Amino acid sequence: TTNVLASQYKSLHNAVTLDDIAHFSSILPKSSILSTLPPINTPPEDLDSYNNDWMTRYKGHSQCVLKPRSTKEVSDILKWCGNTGLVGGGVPVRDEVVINLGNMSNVRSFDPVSGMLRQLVSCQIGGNVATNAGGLRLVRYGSLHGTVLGLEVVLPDGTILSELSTLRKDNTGYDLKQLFIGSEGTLGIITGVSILTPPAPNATSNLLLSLPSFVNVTDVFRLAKSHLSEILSAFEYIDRQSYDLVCRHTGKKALDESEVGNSEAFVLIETSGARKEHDEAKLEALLESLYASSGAQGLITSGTLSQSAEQFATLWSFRELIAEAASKVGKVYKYDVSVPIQKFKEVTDAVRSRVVEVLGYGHFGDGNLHLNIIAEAYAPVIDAALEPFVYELIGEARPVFGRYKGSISAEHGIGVMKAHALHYSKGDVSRAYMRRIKDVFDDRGIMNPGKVIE
Ligand code: 2HG
Ligand code: ZN
Repeated sequence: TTNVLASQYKSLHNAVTLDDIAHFSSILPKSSILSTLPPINTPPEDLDSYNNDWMTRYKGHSQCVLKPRSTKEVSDILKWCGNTGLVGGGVPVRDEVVINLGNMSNVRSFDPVSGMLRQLVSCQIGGNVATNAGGLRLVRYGSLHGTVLGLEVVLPDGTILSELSTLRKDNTGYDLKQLFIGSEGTLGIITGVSILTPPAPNATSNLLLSLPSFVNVTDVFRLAKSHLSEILSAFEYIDRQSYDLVCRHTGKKALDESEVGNSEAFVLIETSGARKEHDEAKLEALLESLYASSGAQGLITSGTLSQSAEQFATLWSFRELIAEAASKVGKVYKYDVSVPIQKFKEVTDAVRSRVVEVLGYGHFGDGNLHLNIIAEAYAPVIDAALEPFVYELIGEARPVFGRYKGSISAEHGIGVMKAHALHYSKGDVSRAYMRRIKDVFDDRGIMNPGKVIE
């Protein structure tokens, strides 16, 4: 895929020249430019971290990384790129200019009463907004589409779109900022964010449960919501294979093995609230009702409620270390899908029928399942077993296969890896309008080429 993409736009775009470097040197101090070209002459290995993705599946060949310090500098860079046919990207697919916003991380203002923070972008906040990854607590705090109140964005021609509003309510026509949330750098560069920040909770607790069968997870979820209500801050699903892998990886067991027995599923529940004793009373009532629940086997086989900050962290690690443990075993194919919660196991089993080692886990409360397929190496035979099978299983664009009417990317986005598969989740009309929107903002196609829409 990488090579096809690269050749497609090579003809349309220019490589970085000495002229470009000279011009960038007039915008930025030399210390803010990395380039293998003279007069900068950065050693090529210093550009490696910008050219590699962490899964080591893609390698770019960028020869120029720019680190602007202000919105104006970002604007000046893009004006030049637009005029000269240079392309700008996040992780390059080929030889794009990489624009790194690590130098722009100051807080512009913070209102402690309303909890509104205006920030010059840091790589974390701007990147989060542009990728719109949901994370572990979306179930409590909602998505960035709700909490981002305003954005400042440098458009591909250098124009600054200034919508750094801090208004909670503003129903004045089209909400342009929403287009940039999750746009993966394809429409503009986010240089400022105003965002609603809830106060950090005074008290947090968590609890890990083992459940005899997958069907019990939905019952536990229902009970957790009714007992915990607004203090529920995470509800995570871990299948048996994922749990066993983390136990092997860490050499630890979170729960009593004799109680866990043949349990098929695990659930991690977190609460965040204002008063520890109130939250604990609610959690204990939940546990009581879980143990008391009737049915042939009961709803849970064992449960541990954390008793200390250390145990709180240990219980979380059984969920958070799954991806790391998988990456230690082999090469990992990752799918990040939205399907009805009742179907998590069915989907995982369907993939398991095609390849050997599959982990199913994720953000149950959000209907977001992570499938990690572990293989000895990335290989065509595994690619063929997985694709288009997984997309046809999940996607809705092809009604014949689209049994789950799900999303092929719940939170990780489309990027370069899934651009060819967008049609499984977005219909013809949606894709046509996405293309038109891309062209309105970036008619020269200089922003993150090859990503999201081909
Ligand atoms: C998570 O929820 C992350 O742990 C990563 O979204 C999931 O690596 C993955 O597949
Ligand atoms: Zn996730």
